[in-house]
Amino acid sequence: MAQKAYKKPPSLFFCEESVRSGSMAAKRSPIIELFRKFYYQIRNHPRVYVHITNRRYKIKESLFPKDPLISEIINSLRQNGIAKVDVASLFGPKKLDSLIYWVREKESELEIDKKKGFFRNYGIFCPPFKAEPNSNPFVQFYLEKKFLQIATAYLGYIPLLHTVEIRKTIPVGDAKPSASQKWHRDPEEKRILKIFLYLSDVDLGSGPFTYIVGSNPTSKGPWSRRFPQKLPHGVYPDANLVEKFTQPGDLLEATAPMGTIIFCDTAGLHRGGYATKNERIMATGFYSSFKYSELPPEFTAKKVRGQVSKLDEVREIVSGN
Ligand SMILES: O=C(O)CCC(=O)C(=O)O
Ligand SMILES: [Fe+2]
Repeated sequence: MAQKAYKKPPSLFFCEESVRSGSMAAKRSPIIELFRKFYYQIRNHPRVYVHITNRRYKIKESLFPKDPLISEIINSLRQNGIAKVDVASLFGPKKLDSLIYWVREKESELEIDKKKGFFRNYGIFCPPFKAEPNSNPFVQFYLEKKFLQIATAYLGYIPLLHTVEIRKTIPVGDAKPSASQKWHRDPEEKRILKIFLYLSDVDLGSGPFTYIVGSNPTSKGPWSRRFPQKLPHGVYPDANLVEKFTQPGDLLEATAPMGTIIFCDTAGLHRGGYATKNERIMATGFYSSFKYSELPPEFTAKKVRGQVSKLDEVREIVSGN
C-alpha cells in the first residue's frame, strides 16, 4: 500500500525531554516486600486513597467543559475498563500528521528495548516536560486537555504524566509470548490509566492490544475479582486458566486502523504486542498517581498546596512542573 506523505508542520520544532530507556522496576528485600504489601492494602483502601493518599490532587469535575463524547469515554472506562475512539473524532482530521511525521523521521534510529526484546523504541519520555511549543509532539498530544479531563475524572485525582513511549513491536513468528504479551494486570493501583494510540493499522497478525471487558478491579462484574493483583505487584495468570473462564463477548481484541485511541485501565486483565506476522507501531501515555512508587529517577514532585481550582493549573501539574 502506498504510504501517505506527511508534511512537516511549520510551527513545530522538536527537542529532547528527559529520556530514559529500560524499566525502573526495583528488586527489594523480602522484609521490605512484606511491609509494602500491608502498606499498599491500607493505602489502596478506597477511602484512604481518595481522602489521604491523593488528597492534594483533587479537582472539582465541574471545572471541565461538558462534552458528550468525553462523558461516553469516562462511562465506558468505569463500566468496561476500556474505550476506543478515532483520533479525528476527539481532535479533528489533522491531529495525526505531526505524530506520524515524527515517527517516520525517527525510523532509522530505533533502539532495541533493553528489557523486552520484541520492542524497538522511537522514544521514551519522562517528566518534567517542557512547555509548548518546545516539547515533543507526543508529549504535547498526551497533555491535551481532553485527555487530562478523562484521566482526572476516571482516576479521581490529577495524575502525573509518568511516561510517554513510542514503540514498534517486531513480529516474533511462533516464539512463545513473554512479558506483557502474556495476560497480566499492571501493578500497584486499583485504577490505572493508559492511553494507547495506534500509529499503524493493527490486525490479528500484528499483536493487537487485548482486554477482558469489565476486568478493571473497580468495576462490578465477576472479572474484576478474578486473578487479582498481588499488591503492590500485578499478576500474570496462566493463559489456560484465563481462557477457561472466558465467555464469548468477554474479550476485546483491538484490531483497528492507524489513528485509533484506546483508553484502558491496565489494572484490568490485558495483553498485547504478540505480533506473529506484522509490525505494530503504538504510542502509550501512562498517567500515574504522584504517590506511585516508581517515579522517574530524575523527577522530584513539587508539593501541590491545597486543592486545585483552576483548569490551567492542571496541565502544569500533570506535566510535572
Ligand atoms: O503492548 C501491548 O499491547 C500491551 C501493553 C501493556 O501491557 C501495558 O502498556 O501495560
Ligand atoms: Fe500491561
